Amino acid sequence: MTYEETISAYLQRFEELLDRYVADYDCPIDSIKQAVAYSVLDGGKRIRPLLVYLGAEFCGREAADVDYLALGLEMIHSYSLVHDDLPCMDNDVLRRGKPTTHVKFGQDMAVLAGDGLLNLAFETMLCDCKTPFDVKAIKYVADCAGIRGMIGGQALDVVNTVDDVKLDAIEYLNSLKTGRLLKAALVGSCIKCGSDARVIGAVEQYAECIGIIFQLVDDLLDLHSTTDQLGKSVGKDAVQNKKTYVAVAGEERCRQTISSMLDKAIEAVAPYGARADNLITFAKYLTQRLY
Ligand code: GRG
Repeated sequence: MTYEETISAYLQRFEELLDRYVADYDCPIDSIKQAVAYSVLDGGKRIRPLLVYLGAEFCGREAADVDYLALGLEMIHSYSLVHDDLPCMDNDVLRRGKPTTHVKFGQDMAVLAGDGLLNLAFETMLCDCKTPFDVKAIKYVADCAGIRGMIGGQALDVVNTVDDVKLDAIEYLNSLKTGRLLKAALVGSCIKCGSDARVIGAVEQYAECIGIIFQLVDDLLDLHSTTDQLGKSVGKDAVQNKKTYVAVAGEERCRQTISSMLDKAIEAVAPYGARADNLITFAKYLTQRLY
């Protein structure tokens, strides 16, 4: 199968799985079930589930071995978007090309839908928790998504409105807020597949690099794209006086960093030969979102 065929098969598998799961899980209260479904279905690039599947593939395992992990990661990501869009955070009205959850269902229900998705994520991942590797993977995901990871990064972002924010502080913020959940997807998947320390070290380095690429490309797209193209509001960082990497370092340095991070990501997994091919192509695609 070509890279494109592989990715399209993973995406189709994931969408079918998620649709079925969200329709079937037990919830007697229709209002919250609707808000949860609205927040997680029909949209998004599904980058985190793809990383979960690519991690399993890198370890020589099947997609079926990590389906529940892929579901959990997308639920955590979707909850973070719902909460990030709330008026008390970024106050956004558009996400994934449709009204944000609080615009559609009200702030109270959006808070609950986010909370519900976070709990459902762990409930879902625990459905497939049989070995010590499974336990370790879920603990890893919890750490990456929590106060030492994504939530910590969001907390730094909330206070990131002073004028003299330094580049290394922004890099740290990005590594937590955006990078950690991407890392959780790929590294968590490899942990679940029982990889040795050398493999984990390699995918950690790869994941850190693509986390930086992903965020910097996101910064640049925010500058150069329209709301229609991205399906979310653009240009808000400047309005809210949030200091991004590109705002502080400039576009040229931003593009140089993307290019050097791509080299470093490839270098991390290249020693594994053909089994790393799809990870390498995936990293290249992330940089090409710009063009
Ligand atoms: C509220 C706890 C909490 C965390 C929020 C994810 C996040 C942390 C904030 C979103 C704001 C933002 C623009 C982050 C930078 C990059 C990012 C994570 C973009 C959204 O991810 P995509 O592009 O979204 O994968 P889709 O919609 O494709 O799933």
